[in-house]
Amino acid sequence: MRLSRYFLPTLKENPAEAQIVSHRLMLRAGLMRQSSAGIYSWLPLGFKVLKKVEGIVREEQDRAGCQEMLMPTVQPAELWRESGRYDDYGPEMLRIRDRHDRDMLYGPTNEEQITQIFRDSVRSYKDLPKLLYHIQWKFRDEIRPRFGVMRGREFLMKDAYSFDLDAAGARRAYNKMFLAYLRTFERMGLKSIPMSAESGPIGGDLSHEFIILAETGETQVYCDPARLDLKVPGPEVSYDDDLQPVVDQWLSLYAATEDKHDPERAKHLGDSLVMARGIEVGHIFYFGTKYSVPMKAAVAGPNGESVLLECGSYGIGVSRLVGAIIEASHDEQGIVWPESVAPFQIGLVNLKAGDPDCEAACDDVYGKLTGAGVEVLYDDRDERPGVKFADMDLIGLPWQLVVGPRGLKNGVVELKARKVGERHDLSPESALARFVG
Ligand code: P5A
Repeated sequence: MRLSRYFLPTLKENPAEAQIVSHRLMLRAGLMRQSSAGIYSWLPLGFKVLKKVEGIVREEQDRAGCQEMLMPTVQPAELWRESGRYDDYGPEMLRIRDRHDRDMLYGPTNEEQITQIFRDSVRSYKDLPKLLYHIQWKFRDEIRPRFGVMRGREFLMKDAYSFDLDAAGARRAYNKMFLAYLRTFERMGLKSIPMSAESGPIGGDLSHEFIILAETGETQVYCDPARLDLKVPGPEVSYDDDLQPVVDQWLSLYAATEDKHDPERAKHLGDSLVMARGIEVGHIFYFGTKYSVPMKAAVAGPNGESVLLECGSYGIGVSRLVGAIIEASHDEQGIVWPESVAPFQIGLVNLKAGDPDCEAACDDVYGKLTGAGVEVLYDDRDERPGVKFADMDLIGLPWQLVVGPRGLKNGVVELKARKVGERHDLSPESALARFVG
């Protein structure tokens, strides 16, 4: 993509309304714009990152045996009256009336919707277990939307739902999601810590939040420092294995959010107890028959008896993750994207637009890289080098390839790794060889 043609409205000044660094940088780097409180438009660069994050979430859900589908954003109120949550949910739910005076709502979550679909379609225990998910926009009329996409009113969530015949089966589904979440966040360069947490309006008595540590996090957390050093299990652990030992290993070390913190249980840690702020990027719940009882969701068991479905739900804040990744990875100059979610891998900087040698060299490199499937943002604008460098650092692509007249005379271009700031002069051919296999 040529920057001269790209829609990338960056800002020089810090926007006054943004209190935390990710919100500031998302506005300044032209990733998104506010529409109204807690509601945002995603501009091309931000949308690319959102899609990358979504892609990693999708791959890891699929690997765990979860099947993707898509449910609507707008739901009928009757469904929520059936479960009893229509009144319970309170003012966070955006209630709408259609032209026929029917009560509708913009879904804050989909437990009712999926339970209805499942109840109406599945008859026998032989159809169990099932794990289903979708990635869909949600609306919660948060009392205090803030920090940009971190606490939005409209936000993108991955929500998965499990259906099992008994509690042991539901626990297996829970454990699969537990492992899938550890792997998902690790691929985004994040260290996530599962912590016991309150289940709130979703319900049930077993739930874990996946937290990443960040000073600007909204949640106060307490944990054993050894939790921070645990290694996420690699491919040697399969989703078909008994995952209970893996989960137990994580949960054997103390970690809890403020609501569940028990100083007595953390006493043995003394001064080593980590007390920090964190961002909740995921939350998994086992709630058994909370929805299947009122919604009469049952299947015929092996002896023909009626068995209520045992269920859980599993959420990831996809849009929140974009902010969370920036909180975890930035410096004074701007964003530092981990490669896995970077909107482009390389920023190609032409230091002297209009100079025939520079243009020829850039066009050549650009053509070869894009031809090999590498995503390149080519700054071909007629701007001062200082402006170009500042913009590249601000938008945080992992690599910068700088082409200038002086370097070309010596047969070199400059390659800079955004994260460490290291620069190397090398021939255009060897620069290319680093990215084109
Ligand atoms: C689990 C999936 C649920 O809603 N039902 C379906 C369950 N859980 S949750 O914890 O309430 O939300 C799941 C994740 O969504 C993100 N999230 C938000 N992101 C941005 N703005 C918000 N206002 C917001 N509220 C929740 C969080 O990452 C949360 O873990």
